[in-house]
Amino acid sequence: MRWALWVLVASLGAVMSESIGRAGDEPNYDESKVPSYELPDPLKSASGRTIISPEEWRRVRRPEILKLFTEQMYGRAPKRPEAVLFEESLIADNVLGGKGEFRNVRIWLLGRREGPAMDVLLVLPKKAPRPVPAFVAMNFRGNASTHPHPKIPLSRNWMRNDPRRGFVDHRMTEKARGVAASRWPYEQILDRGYAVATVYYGDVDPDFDDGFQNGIHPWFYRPGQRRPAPDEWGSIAAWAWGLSRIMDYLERQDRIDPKHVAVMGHSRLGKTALWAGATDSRFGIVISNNSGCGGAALSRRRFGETVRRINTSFPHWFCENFKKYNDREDAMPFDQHMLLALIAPRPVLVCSAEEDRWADPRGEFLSCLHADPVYRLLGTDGLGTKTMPPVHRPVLTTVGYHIRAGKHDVTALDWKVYCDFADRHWKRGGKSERRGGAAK
Ligand code: GTR
Repeated sequence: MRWALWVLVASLGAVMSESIGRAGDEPNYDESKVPSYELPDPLKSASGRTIISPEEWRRVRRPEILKLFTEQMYGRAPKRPEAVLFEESLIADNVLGGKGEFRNVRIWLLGRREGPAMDVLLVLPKKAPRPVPAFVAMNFRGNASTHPHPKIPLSRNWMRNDPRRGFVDHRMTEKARGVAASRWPYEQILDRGYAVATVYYGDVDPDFDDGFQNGIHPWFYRPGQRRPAPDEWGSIAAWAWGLSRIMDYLERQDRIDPKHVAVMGHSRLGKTALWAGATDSRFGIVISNNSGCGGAALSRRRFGETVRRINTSFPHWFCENFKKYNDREDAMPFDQHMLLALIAPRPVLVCSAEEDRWADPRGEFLSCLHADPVYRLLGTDGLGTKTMPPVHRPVLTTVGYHIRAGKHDVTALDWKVYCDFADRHWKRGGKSERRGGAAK
C-alpha cells in the first residue's frame, strides 16, 4: 500500500514536472520579452558575398534562398503536370444582383482523368470588359460555404466537423451553405471589376495528419515510398501546388486575364498564398491575411505561435526537416522576411488584425521592413515606411502592409484594401490610377 502510494506520488511528480516543463510553452505576448535576435541578411550570399545588383540577386541569392525554404521548410513539390485537363460548367447566370455569374471548373490535378480533381468556383462580373483581373484564393469550408446559392455544388471531400454549422461526419451538408459568406463579399469585389476563383483546400489535401496517405501526396510516391522524404512537400506546399494548377487553367481560357492574377489566402492559407507566390511567378500580386507563424511573421521573435508549437499542432503542414528548428529558431539560415523577398519585385501585401496576437502583427510588419532592401535593389519603392502604421492606415507601396482592428478573420474591409492595392499596382480605376502613377 505504502509502495503504491509512493508510485502514485512519483508519477504525479512526473506529470507535474512535465507540466512545469511545458510552462515555457505559454505563448509570449509581451513585447519586452521578445528575445534579441539577428536576422540572416537576404542580401548576403551563403559564401558571404554582398549582393549589389539585381542580376546577382536573380542568379545567386534568390536561388539560394528558394532552395533553403524548399528543402528546410515547405518541402519540394512535383513539377507541373504536362497536360492540363479541365471541364467547365455554368452554375448560375445572373447572380449577385444580376452582376455576376457562377461557373464551376473541374481541374484534374494530374492532367488526366485518373486521380484527384478539384472544383474551382469562378465568380465573374457580367459587365466588366474582358478579360478581367482576378483574385485566386482557397477556402476552408467548401465553395458552397462562400455563398448561399443553392446550386453551388457541395464538396464531398473530408471536412472538419462542426455540426452546428452543418459539417457532420466529416462531410458538408446543405446547412453549411453560405456559412463563410462574410469572408467572400463577392458583389463588392465584382463592383471593383475583379473576378474570384476559389477552391476548397481539402480538394488537394485534407487538412489532418494521416501520415500523407490521402490527398495528392501518394499519387507522387516512388515505388515503395510511404510518405514524403524529409525535404519533400508537406500540406502547405501541396495546397500551393494546387493554386498553381489553377494558374495552368487560367492560362487556357479567355474570361480572366492571366497576367493580372492576385493570389490571396487567410491564416494557414495565407502561408500557402505566400509560398505559392514565392514558387510561381505567374501570380502577379501576393496577399497574405493573418498568416502568422510560417507565413509573414518573423519566427525568431517567438511571439504568439512558435516553430515548435506549429510543428507540434500541425505536423503535416511543413516538411519533416522543418522540425529541426523546433526551439532552434536562431539556427535557421532564413526567416520569413526572406520569403517575402522571394516574391520581389512583384507586389506583396501583408495584412494583420490587431487582436490576432497569435499571428504576431508586429512580426508580420517587420518581415516587410526587412524584405524592403531586396525590393529596392530590384528598383521598386519597397515598403514606404519604417514605422508600423496604426490600424486602418494601409501602406500600399510595392511591399504593402495593412492592419485592421478586430480578430483573426477576413472582412469586407480587408477586401477593400486588397482591391485598392491591386488597383494601384495594376493602375486601374480613376483615383488609384493617378495614385498608382505617382507611387514612388
Ligand atoms: C491556428 C494556427 C495558425 C493559423 C490558424 C488558421 O490554429 O496555429 O498558424 O494558421 O490556425 O489557419 O486558422
